Amino acid sequence: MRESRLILALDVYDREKALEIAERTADYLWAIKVNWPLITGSGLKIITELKQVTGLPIIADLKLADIPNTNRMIASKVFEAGADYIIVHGFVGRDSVEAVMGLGKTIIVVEMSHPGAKEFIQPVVDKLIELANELKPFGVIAPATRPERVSYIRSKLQEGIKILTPGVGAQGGKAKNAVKAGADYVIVGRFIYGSDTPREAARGLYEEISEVV
Ligand code: O7M
Repeated sequence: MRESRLILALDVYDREKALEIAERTADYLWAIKVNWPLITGSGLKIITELKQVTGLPIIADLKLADIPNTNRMIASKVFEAGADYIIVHGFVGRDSVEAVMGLGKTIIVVEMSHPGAKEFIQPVVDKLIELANELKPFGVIAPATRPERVSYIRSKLQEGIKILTPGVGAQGGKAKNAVKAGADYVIVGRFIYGSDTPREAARGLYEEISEVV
């Protein structure tokens, strides 16, 4: 089986539900992304549990956007809990991002998938890409809802920095198009965890992506 490029956005509150969906879908995933809904619903220890149950990398999507000291304090607890990657906002500035990068593998948000991203984030995308090129994080976030923006970001981003794209399924994006545009990984939440058959939903996406890589 080809290595998966699919990341599950496990945005549920309930610990048992989260563990069950993770177990069912794990075969088709590269990693699991944990965001505030799950952390506020089940506590930080869910990171350790998901790792134990699936053996997959865990991405802590806290979208940190604070001063360096606060970012560092939060990130150190999250890495201590077993997270393999952490997601930070770039717009807060280099020092806040660097504070996190000193602690572990980091992913920087350079553009978002929702309509409101056009208001403030899209206009500064070139500067955020520049920041990523200088700091060389593991990856950046770009919108699967706008494949042309993924292509643009890929064209400006240094080789080796991965592109992770949310917005597939519930937000209208297509996994295939995001990957064709240059995404290395596709992040999907509701389309999988909201399905009556999450394993089948994950398998379908895994197969769709495999057709184009
Ligand atoms: O597939 P969905 O729409 O149910 O979930 C998408 C997930 O990706 C959800 O966890 C969002 O918080 C996240 N996300 C976006 O949807 N858009 C973005 O621009 C950025 C993210 C994200 O993962 O940022 C790191």
